[in-house]
Amino acid sequence: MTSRTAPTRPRPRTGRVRFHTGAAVAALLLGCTVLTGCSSASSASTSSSSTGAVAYDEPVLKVSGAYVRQPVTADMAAGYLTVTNTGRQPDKLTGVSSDIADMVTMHRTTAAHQMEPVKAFTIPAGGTLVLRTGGNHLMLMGLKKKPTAGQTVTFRLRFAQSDAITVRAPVEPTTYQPSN
Ligand SMILES: [Cu+2]
Repeated sequence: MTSRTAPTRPRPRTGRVRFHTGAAVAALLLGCTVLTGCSSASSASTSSSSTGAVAYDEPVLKVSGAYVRQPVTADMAAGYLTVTNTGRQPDKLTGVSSDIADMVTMHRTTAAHQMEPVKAFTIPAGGTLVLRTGGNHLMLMGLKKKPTAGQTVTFRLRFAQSDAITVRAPVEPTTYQPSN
């Protein structure tokens, strides 16, 4: 077991999306329009949210394969992981922190093999975000200690939609190559 995976339920949404859905349904059923100011729309939205049909219309995330490569120096280290989204809505990885670093930034690798910081990584609906060597990765800066193979570090991942996920990531030797 290389990392702890934790399926997460997205935060309950505000009533906004469901209200619009419910209002549209109510308008169809009752033939009322915005102009007539039908007041039953809000009660219709309550019942539609309890059917469960809308509950899957959200990102559902799982993190796997997290690890940190033992760095050459104590200045910075790189972290890798995969986020799988089995939901029907995309999400975004918007921030990462770690117990061993003052700051964790998200880096993408350009076609010219240079890396540059990004504000977020998209996790497509029904897809994956893969951070791996030579590609997109996490950059751990301001290390409190140099991570050494055999140790475990913690990442806390924050998302635009879903609840934050905390994963434990082993520190792997510089020669390590993930199997996937
Ligand atoms: Cu980098």
